[in-house]
Amino acid sequence: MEAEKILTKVKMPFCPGCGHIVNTRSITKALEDLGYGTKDVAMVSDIGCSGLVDPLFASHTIHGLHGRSPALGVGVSLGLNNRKKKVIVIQGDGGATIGLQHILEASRRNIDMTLVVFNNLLFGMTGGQVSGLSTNHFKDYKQSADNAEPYDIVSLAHTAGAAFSIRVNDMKKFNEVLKEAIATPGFSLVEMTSLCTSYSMKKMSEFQYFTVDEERLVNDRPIGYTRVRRKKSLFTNLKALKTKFSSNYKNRVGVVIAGSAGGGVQSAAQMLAQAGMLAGLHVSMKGEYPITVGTGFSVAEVILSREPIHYTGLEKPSVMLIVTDDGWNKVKNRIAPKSKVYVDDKIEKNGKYTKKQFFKVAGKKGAALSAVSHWIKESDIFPIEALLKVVENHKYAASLQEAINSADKL
Ligand SMILES: Cc1ncc(C[n+]2csc(CCOP(=O)(O)OP(=O)(O)O)c2C)c(N)n1
Ligand code: SF4
Ligand SMILES: [Mg+2]
Repeated sequence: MEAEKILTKVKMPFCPGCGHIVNTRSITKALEDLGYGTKDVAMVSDIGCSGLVDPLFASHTIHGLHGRSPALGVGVSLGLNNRKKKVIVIQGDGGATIGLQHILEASRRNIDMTLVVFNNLLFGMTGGQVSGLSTNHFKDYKQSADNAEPYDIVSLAHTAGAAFSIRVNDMKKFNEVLKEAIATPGFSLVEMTSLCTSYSMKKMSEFQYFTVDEERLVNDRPIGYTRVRRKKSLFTNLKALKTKFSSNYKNRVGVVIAGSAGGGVQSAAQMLAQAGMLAGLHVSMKGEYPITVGTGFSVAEVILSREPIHYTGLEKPSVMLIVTDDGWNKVKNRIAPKSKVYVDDKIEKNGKYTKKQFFKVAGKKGAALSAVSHWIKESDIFPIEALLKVVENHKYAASLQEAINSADKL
């Protein structure tokens, strides 16, 4: 295990003074103190303010649905099946109660991972509503209070079988408690108090939860599912792409393609990635688009690299291919000083960047692929024939070839 910085330099996305800031820092500090490097850690995040943490970690990250991240963590942990790697799940109190069953299951099976619950006693992201972990004192702040006691997540996890569960309120103890939890084989849960400066300040005097005694509960039992019964890997049936073209490219390049829903952005990115593989490069691809399918932006990232890709983050894209206003608005803040930026000349505020008529030569559906083709040719990263090979047997081969060839007119 190598000592590296797990906390990135990305600005904390929380309100000033939010407890999630110190909690996030404490987690990375504990991991670093224990000698974990960026490649040894998989961070799984939930929904909510506490779920905004992904860009803060220079490690693998995966973002789950509200309440479901412990289940994702279980999957990652079983897949890794490696004590030297660490799975950390971060969840708010809202998420912890919305998906409580997943916590109980991970505890019951004593899956090797650490769940950190950032408990600010409320739903921060949606405006301060109560959760199942809100105390009664806290509830009558502005909610119609009932007298139901909050869940004690620490003892619930313990009863269900977690190897280690603890509540910690004192910031001075965060480091030692997190280190103990992270080092515990099996399932550990740390409930860390976290002050929401936006919605709970007025209630500070009654915020008794911050002073309740810590609970520290241990079950002495072996890790669950240490030997995953692997019948067949999911990858067994996938055919490896054989290298058919050559690339002299020696480095790593990160390409962002940005456009609108329905504009073939994701498929252009996929084709670029496949062509890269045909040319013998390592590739990764990620897509991003709003939940409202069919409208708004569509953004994809492709990394092409001579060396294996261990970290798929792309903080400073080398190349940006922007074909619509939606795409421009979504990624303009990601343009780095050294990014090579190509924008469609129809984009209203397209700045000082290289303008190309992607839309004019290839139309709405072909513009992204035309932009990709243009960049392949200009950069000479590999022969354009690799891209033509990818679309060869596609059901829309003719129009895809047309979009690729349209790059000659740019
Ligand atoms: C299944 C589901 N229910 C509701 C929501 C709406 N929602 C988004 S964030 C949030 C509150 C998050 O609260 P918490 O988990 O405590 O995180 P915090 O913002 O306090 O860090 C809710 C209810 C959602 N995204 N998914
Ligand atoms: S709303 Fe509350 S929990 Fe969310 S970032 Fe702001 S202070 Fe933190
Ligand atoms: Mg919360």
